Amino acid sequence: MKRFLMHTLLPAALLLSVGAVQAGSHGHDAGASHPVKVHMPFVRLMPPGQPNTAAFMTLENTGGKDLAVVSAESGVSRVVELHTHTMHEGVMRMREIERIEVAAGARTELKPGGLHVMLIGLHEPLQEGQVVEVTLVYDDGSRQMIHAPVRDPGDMMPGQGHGHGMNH
Ligand SMILES: [Cu+2]
Repeated sequence: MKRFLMHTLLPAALLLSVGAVQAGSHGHDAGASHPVKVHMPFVRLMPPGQPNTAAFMTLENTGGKDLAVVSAESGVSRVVELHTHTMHEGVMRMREIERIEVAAGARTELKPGGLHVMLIGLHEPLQEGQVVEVTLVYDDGSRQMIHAPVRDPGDMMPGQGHGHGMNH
């Protein structure tokens, strides 16, 4: 009986360790337990031929330590940058920034006209409803994968930014 147990437990243990490595390398576990919760992520649908777009979301730091996003990665575009908008002589302009702060207990909104994750040089045109994977890299070295559906900004009504009633 003892011998039988040894043989059945060993493959199970191997299976578990392989599973853990795979989950870690894809960042799914890290995302689920990350102190920053991501609300309402989306990527803006652009007209055909537009090579660039942006990802938006609300970041909520539920932990006790200030964090900042210091870079982002995605397979859909050649370059991924952190951007903000600034007003210059009455004209709205985008510029790259080093970090997006998410203070402990606070929310940081990435939204049209403000902070965003810029996707530059799309490899293929994005389709509405397609889910784009974006990985956020924080200043503590943690990585968090976001699944952001592509949405037409025209579908977004004022006030839809709150709640989670996105069933259609
Ligand atoms: Cu931008």
